[in-house]
Formats: sequence, C-alpha cells, structure tokens
Amino acid sequence: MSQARSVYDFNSAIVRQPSRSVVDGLRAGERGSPTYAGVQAEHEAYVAALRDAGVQVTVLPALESFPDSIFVEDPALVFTEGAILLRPGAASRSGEAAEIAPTLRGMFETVLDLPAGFADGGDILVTPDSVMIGLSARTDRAGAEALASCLDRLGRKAQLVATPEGVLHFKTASSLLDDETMLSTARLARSGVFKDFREIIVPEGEEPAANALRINEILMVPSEYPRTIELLDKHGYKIVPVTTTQIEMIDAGLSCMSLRWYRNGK
Ligand code: CIR
Repeated sequence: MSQARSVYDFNSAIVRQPSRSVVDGLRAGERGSPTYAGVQAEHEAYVAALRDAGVQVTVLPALESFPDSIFVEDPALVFTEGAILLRPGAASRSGEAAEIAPTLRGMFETVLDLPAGFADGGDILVTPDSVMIGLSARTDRAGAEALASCLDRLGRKAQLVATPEGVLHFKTASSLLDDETMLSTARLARSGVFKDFREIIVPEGEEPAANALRINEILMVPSEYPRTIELLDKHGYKIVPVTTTQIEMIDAGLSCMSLRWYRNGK
C-alpha cells in the first residue's frame, strides 16, 4: 500500500528541451523576445534545481514545430495514479499532447484522454483536498467538466474556479506553498477562491512571483522578485531562487516547465 504523501512530494518529473523556435513562443503583450541561449540557460538551471530537490528528471528532445513545447505542464496532467492527456486551448499548441503521449504511455499504466473541450495544465492547481480547475481563455467549461470526470476516475475531486480576466492561467497568479497555505496575487485572492487556506499575497508589482513551485522541502521562487523572496523567507520557506527573465517574456513561469509526480516502486 502506498503511504499518504503531500501533494508536493515528488520523485519524478518530465521536462522538454527548448527548441530554437522558442523565441516565437506565444505571448499576450510585447515584453521583448527571449533568446534561445537565454531560455536554454534558464531551463538548465531549472532542471538542476529539480534534481537537487531529489527529483529524477526525464528530459525529452526539443520539438522545433512547437515553439511553446518546453512548457510541458500544459498538454498533460500527472499523478501517482495515472496521467491525463489534455487538449491545450491555443491552436499552435494542440499537437503537443500527441507528442508527449508515447512517453506517458511508457511511464503510466493508466493514461486517460480528455474527451472534450479545452484545458491547459497551467490552469490546474492540485491541493490536498481537491484539484482546482481555472476557467480561462485556454480552459473552457466543456474541457473543465470533462477533466473533472477524468479526475474522478483517478479518485480525485475537482473544483471549477475562475481565472481573473487577462491572466493567462490560474497558476500564473497562484501556487500551493504547503498543505494549508496558498501564495496568490491580491486580485485572485479577492475573489475568495482561497478562503479555506492561509493566504500569502505577493507584494504589489511582483505579481509574476505568484507562480512559485513547491517541491519536497524546497520552494522555487523566481529570482527577480526580492520582496516576495524576503516575505516567504520570513515565513520560513526554504527558498531556491531560479531565474525566469527569459521565459517571462513569453508569459511563462516555473511550474510550466515540468510535469511532476510521485512514482511508486522506484
Ligand atoms: C503559452 O502562451 O502557451 C506559452 N507562451 C506560455 C505557457 C505558460 N504555461 C503555463 O503557465 N503553464
């Protein structure tokens, strides 16, 4: 029988090398373009931080025809009990699920396919009691409801929630810090969605820092946000700063670059 674990206990992860085309990744505003070398350096440091945290990392090869494919969090969702192939909501990313499918089928006994609608992994926040699914420009109600059924098959309860207007993904604005605590932007917290959690609000002007990543004992936080780092340090989290300057230009953060789970029997 498997032992009860925290939802942020991970021993396995999948990442994908950035492609040269990553410089053409989707973005909502214009904050400049990243360079391939710059993204590559950030990705390497990220993978090293995962490994230092005790995670065995599988690195998939770059996919030139999918500029955003480095963000493996979006086309799939993984748990100890099984994986779900999603249907990314951006047309240029819809083929990414088929690209990652063979890897997941090789690693998981159960792989479900989202049967309808659209859902991006960036909109999915796993908490100890439920899996929050943020409705957004990428995740529609049909996709969220279909995903709730898939989650039910894996023994997980789903909760549909709203992503603030103009925010790419639900997790762009939030992350789970421990079993009781959520890091959130002030705007998302105001919606009341985290009322059952202790909330830590990112300082004004540092909103992208809300996408932190708890892995085992450590908390990865984007290194460009000193006030958030200081705040979280005061709360006693073991912080590992990781640079995200390049990937932020294409609307991404720390959680986007991996699929993480606890694999039994390793
Ligand atoms: C996109 O717009 O799809 C990418 N440029 C960024 C994806 C970020 N992924 C995430 O937040 N999970």
